[in-house]
Amino acid sequence: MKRQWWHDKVAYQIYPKSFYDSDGDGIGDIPGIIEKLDYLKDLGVDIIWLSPVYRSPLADQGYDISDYYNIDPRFGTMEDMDRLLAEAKKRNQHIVMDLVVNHCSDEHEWFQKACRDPEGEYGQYFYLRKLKKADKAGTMQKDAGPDYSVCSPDGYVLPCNWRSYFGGQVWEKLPGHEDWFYLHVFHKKQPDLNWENPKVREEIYRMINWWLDKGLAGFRIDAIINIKKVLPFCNYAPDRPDGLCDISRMLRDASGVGSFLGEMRDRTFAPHQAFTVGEVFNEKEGELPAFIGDHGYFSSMFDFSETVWGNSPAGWHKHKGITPDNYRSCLFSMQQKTAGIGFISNIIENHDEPRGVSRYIPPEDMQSMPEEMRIAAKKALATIYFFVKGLPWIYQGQEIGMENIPFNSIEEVDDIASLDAWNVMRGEGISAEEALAAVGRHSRDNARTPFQWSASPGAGFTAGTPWLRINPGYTEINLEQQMHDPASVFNYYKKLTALRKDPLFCETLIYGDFEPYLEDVSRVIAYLRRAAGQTILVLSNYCKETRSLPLPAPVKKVLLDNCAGSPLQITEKDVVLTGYRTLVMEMLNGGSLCYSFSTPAL
Ligand code: TEU
Repeated sequence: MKRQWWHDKVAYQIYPKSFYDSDGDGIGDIPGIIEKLDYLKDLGVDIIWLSPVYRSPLADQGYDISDYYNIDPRFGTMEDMDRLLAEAKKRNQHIVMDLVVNHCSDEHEWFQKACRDPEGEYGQYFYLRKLKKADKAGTMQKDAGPDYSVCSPDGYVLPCNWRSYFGGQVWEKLPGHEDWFYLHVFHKKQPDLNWENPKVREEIYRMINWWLDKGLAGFRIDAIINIKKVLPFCNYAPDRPDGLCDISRMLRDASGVGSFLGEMRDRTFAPHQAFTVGEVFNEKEGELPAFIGDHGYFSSMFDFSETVWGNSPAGWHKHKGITPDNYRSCLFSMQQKTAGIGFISNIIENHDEPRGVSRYIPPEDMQSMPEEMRIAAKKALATIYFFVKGLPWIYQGQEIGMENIPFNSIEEVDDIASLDAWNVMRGEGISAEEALAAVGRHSRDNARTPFQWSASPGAGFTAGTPWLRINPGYTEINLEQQMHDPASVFNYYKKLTALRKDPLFCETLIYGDFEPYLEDVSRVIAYLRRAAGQTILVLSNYCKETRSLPLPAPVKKVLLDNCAGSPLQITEKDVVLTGYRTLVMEMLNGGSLCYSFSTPAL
């Protein structure tokens, strides 16, 4: 694997709308990000991904772009953006923007022109179809015949019965027309761009190069697997009573996305030596080298294996909760899949997911543990994901251990995906209480509540009225309190980033081989990282109970301890770890397994 400049870095995702509001309008903004660059530098952050700040109606919080060449005034100006690039450069930080090109906004001028003339040049920029009514008065989804075809609410037979990621049909009537429809695999205000049209691709490449020429370090690439559809459009067996099928069913059959991704790389990223990280769901078996290998379409891609584990197309009420052993299996499996191929990007959360500590630490443990052990558990999870092979990403607020927000009613929920999930569950007769609980577990709002900078009103995020409810936990969980607490989650994250960059250990932590350890012991998450002459062991007693765990070799040095200050019982052969206690240790003898041992009982 060819070494790259970004391999030894630490990356961070900012969701600008909720990061820091500098002008008191209740919305985070670019000047607010600039004010916090020194904070991020102190945390040890080198690469910063901004969720979209382009001009947008914010129907999907900015993932619906109406002008790729301008900043939305709610976030600031292009001058602010240029200043951010300059200020980041001064601090040797690298700004990465969100590249959202599977779709644009229905308020983009291309779509407006398509509406005016669906058969003209811009009509070809999208997937538009002129449709006919069913021979009998069809009503939506009641007509799914043997070919599974469905009709629009007013009886037009639709080209396919795919379900939008945000619920409902993927076909919407073209504004101003009776029998023209357009495709949107996300929200109806996000019409899909037709990547089969070389003019569309040229427009996209021109825009990418314009931003890279401005000094952007690269892009996070949004929903990119969706750009290649199965054509001609076709139906699949419905997976719900609505007569529709999950988009993933179509993606299983779609082939050839690589020709677009390779062209985009060759025309934009490669000439600029840009860093790119793909948001890739539904990649096919054996595709990893093409995606993130030395000559891959992207520099890296996110490991979503833990994220999607247990999800059900039937609805959020059917999603299975992930256990620590499931989590370990996903994490370790991805390490083995990517070994020798490329650098995976590791997360515990992002703007589309619930808070990692509320998901990957069993809620029943979180609710029953003393505060000290709860803090230890948050640090344990941080350690485990941080030192596997790949690029670690911290999502804003993760570094202070922010948790899911409690919902009192569906009226408090902003996220369009959550509102759709609620409707699906209620439509299936799920009680409001159970449906709200499922929304609470999975809603994207959990990660989108304002950053909790302090315990002051507005959580130090805004002097105004926040656009989204602040998590009431901000008085207990906030940066200001943690800055001055050496045992805080925040100060532990600083130790994580420092250890990853420590010249004595970085070679092993960045390039060392990954080797599972005690993989058959439930609620232990442990692995070795090996490089020439050095072995580091990450060992987590990922449960509430105290246990004695065997060591593969004598310990040379404890590099990190999430319960530092507590007495540690350790011998050449084993170590006693209290609940969620987690150690990072340099091993003697290169960590070769010099003892055989029986696996300890729980
Ligand atoms: O998400 C793409 C995506 O497919 C999944 O994240 C998921 O299906 C989606 O979040 C609905 O639950 C990307 C962005 O991360 C997300 O915020 C956008 O809503 C989406 O694309 C559309 O641009």
